[in-house]
Amino acid sequence: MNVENIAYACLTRFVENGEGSREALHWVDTDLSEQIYSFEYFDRESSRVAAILKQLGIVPGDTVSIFIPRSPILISAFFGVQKAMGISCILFGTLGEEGLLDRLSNSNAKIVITRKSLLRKITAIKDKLPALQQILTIDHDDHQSDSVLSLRKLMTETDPIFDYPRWVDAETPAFLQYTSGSTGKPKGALHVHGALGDMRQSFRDIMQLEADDLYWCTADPAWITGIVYGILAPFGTGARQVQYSGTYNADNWLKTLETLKVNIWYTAPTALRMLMQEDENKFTQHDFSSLKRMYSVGEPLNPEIYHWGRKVFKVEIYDTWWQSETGSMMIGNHPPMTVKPGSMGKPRAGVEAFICNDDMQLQPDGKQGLLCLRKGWGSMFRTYFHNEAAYSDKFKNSIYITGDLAYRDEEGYFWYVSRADDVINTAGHLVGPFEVESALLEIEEIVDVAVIGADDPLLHKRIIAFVKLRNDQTWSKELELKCRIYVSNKVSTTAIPAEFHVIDSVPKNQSGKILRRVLKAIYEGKDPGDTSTME
Ligand code: 6R9
Repeated sequence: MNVENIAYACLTRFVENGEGSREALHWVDTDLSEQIYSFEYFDRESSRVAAILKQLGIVPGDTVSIFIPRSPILISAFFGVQKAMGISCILFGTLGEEGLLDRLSNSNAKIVITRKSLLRKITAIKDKLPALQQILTIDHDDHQSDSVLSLRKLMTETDPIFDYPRWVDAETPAFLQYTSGSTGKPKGALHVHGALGDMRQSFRDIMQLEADDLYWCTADPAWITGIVYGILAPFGTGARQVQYSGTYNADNWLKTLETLKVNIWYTAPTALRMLMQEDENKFTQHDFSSLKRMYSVGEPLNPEIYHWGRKVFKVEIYDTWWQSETGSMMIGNHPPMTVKPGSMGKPRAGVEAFICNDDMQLQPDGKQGLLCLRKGWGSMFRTYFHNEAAYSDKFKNSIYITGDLAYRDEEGYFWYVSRADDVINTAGHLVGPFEVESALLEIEEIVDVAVIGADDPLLHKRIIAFVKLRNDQTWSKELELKCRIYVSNKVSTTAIPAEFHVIDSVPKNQSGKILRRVLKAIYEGKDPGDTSTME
């Protein structure tokens, strides 16, 4: 089956329909200065990027990694890769060397688009990346060397004309989204051009924007929410949207909501919890009367934040549940549904969600178990890039096992319980304990280590590291700092443990697997339960 190329459906189509000058993005900078960009602007700029990529040897199926912060140029670069029929992979600037190396090597990135301040991280690992041919920077005026070229300069020298296939096979790879598992390296969920249909449909069904509504998704484009509901779904449906350049900033966020008259706001529980800590007067100083609805994703929207948010913003808050792998919202709340505070809502039209036990038997309502989805929706990931085994592990026959525990009530509402695996959801970021442990084990003072997540009032979970020290070593502030910096440089700043605890030995089972539940129980002061399989 053929579908529109993502870049055609999101950009060129508007230009061809005579709607090119329509507002695609209202950009707000950290100093609150504003800039409006049209569909035509992104169509033009992405054509320049595509022409440059082709000139540099990118052919269909090649990976181009985008390692720059949220910005209009990131959007042009993403669509440029789509026009060149490459696979785009947007990465967080917070990644450390090892985290970056894992993703760039697994994705076989041929070109990385980056900026001056992040260049050092790439040059440090360049020798370990045989597939990497070229680095392009967005903020150098001139080329730095044969392998580090200025994208900015190339853009000024390139015509905004690029002929690309408007129609592509629905299964054509479009982008990779890396996500952490409980074991092994991060996995790249591969999404295809055919996924856009579900992304648009879910956006229409759940967000329900009316003609002139202004929409704001606060998610970073390196996160699945930022790429799907910050770029693809709003562009693909021609929505008016605003984006704020920086990360969380209470004053600027509240001002943006008020002055731009945002109508529909998609954000995350951690952001709401951070806002909840601000002085209450801040909220009464602003007029949020343009706001019609709020939506949330990424972590459980606890009743406490839900009620606070409703009180302060005076609108309903609709929680939504989905994953990097599902490509679009699977379960959610939306008008005219009645929201049950704390529930993720119901599967959207066309999605079949249910609860199974470990033997994949369907569970009755009220009973907790594995949250599963019937395979086959359009935006489903097509594989984990170069890791078919991990992909197969997520399926039993035609059923996708999400990795979350949940239950369904008699009225068909789903309730999140926890992760079924060891992945730690800290401030909406999924962190694999294995990646943090591997980094810490490289520190000479440490001989063994185990990492778990513990409940946190702000972050949902915070990362706790248990370390066993070499015999002649003692714990110190200096060593703690060394560990923190090491994890930040190696893995990512989001993976830095909040606490370190020294232990005599790491509890493991007879096959050497870390018994994280034992550590969790010890940490929480509870009975560790059955430890009969311990070493
Ligand atoms: C979109 C996104 C997916 C995991 C998911 C679950 C957690 C997402 C949630 C939620 C409770 C919600 N999660 N939405 N937990 N309530 N409404 O977050 O993708 O980064 O891949 O994370 O996030 O554990 O399995 P991703």
